[in-house]
Amino acid sequence: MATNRTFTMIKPDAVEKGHIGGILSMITEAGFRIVALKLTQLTVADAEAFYAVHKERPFYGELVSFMSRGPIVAAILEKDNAVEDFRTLIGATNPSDAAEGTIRKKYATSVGENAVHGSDSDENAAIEGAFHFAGREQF
Ligand code: ABT
Ligand code: MG
Repeated sequence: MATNRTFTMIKPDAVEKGHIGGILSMITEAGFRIVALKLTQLTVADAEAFYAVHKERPFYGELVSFMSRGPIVAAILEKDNAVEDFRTLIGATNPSDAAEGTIRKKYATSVGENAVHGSDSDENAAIEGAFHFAGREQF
């Protein structure tokens, strides 16, 4: 398992509720190193592009308006086996299926408003990280 990187967002629901600090603590306590970090907001066009894979799904419009409605925290994280281990740490998409000890178990409210994003592949982690951070913002 080589040391590698994943990309995360703390989504608008969790930022609104004041959970930035709690979620970043869980991330660092699980052994991830934060190598890039910012508070930012997705435009509607950004959210449409980010979730283009779900364009034909019935929840797409709601998903796009949710993800663009307020600030998010974007971050790049480094750890051995980062993508898979981070998906384990965040838990199932639907918080009612999320395991004890996961970020979504603690902070997510529904399948739509599920507190955090984690990249689903090394390829997407690189694309998503590069979308938000210039090279000089990554450490
Ligand atoms: P993301 O990290 O947002 O990609 O979530 P995850 O990979 O766990 O889940 P996927 B399957 O990629 O879902 C993307 C977003 O769509 C929302 N969604 C999904 C719904 O609102 N209703 C549904 O029935 C399904 C299947 C959940 C995800 N995110 N947000 N925000
Ligand atoms: Mg996904």
